[in-house]
Amino acid sequence: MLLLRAVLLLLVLPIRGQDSETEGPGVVVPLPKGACTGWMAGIPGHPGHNGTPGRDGRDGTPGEKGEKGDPGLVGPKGDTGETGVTGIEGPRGFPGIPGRKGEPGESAYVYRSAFSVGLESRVTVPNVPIRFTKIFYNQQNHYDVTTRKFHCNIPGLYYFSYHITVYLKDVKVSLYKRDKAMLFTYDQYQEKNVDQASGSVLLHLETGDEVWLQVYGDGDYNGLYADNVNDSTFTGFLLYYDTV
Ligand SMILES: *[C@@H]1O[C@H](CO)[C@@H](O)[C@H](O)[C@H]1NC(C)=O
Ligand SMILES: [Ca+2]
Repeated sequence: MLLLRAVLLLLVLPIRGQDSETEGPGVVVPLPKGACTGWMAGIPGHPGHNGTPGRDGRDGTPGEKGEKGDPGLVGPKGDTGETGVTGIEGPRGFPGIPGRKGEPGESAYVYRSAFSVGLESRVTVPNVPIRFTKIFYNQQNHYDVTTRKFHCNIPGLYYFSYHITVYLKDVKVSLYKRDKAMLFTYDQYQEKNVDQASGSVLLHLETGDEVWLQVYGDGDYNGLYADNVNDSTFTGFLLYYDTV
């Protein structure tokens, strides 16, 4: 309001200079020429008071419906519901497609264990493992020539056999497993003859078990014999290895 009044004053002032026919600030009253000769402009009156505020206008028409807002945040997970009743078993399905052929298994070579050895000379020492030094087969070296014992490397069922030539003396021989005689063979020597004594057995062995032949008895029963054309042999091999 004050600004408007100042603008009007600026507009009025030059007019007043041209012809002195204006009356009061802000109000230009055109007067007939010569009606008020010698009229002098008075001091501008005081600005009037502000009028009382007008009545409130009528309510406007409702605006257009706004756009749909963004979806709210996901609420917390609800409680687990109760287990439903078990349904009836469905019908049997069709047989599936046969699976692929499996990979080749582990080589059977690792489960090999066999030996066959013989005497090269007469046995003279009783109550110790008989020393077989004639090697027919000992690929895996499971028969230890030094200890004179077969050493089990693969747990499983083993077959052992021995064929002894008996000459000049009787023979009492045992097959030992872990310091225990498992098999006994006795042959009485016949004068002016060559006899044979033999035995065979199946034994289950664990890794580390040892098997050997030994002359037993208090007497002199060590008539085991061998030469170039008469053998005494000791043989053993793995029949079945233990599957876990
Ligand atoms: C061994 O056997 C042969 C026959 O093949 C025989 O001639 C020889 O005398 C035998 N040895 C002994 C000590 O009897
Ligand atoms: Ca005999």
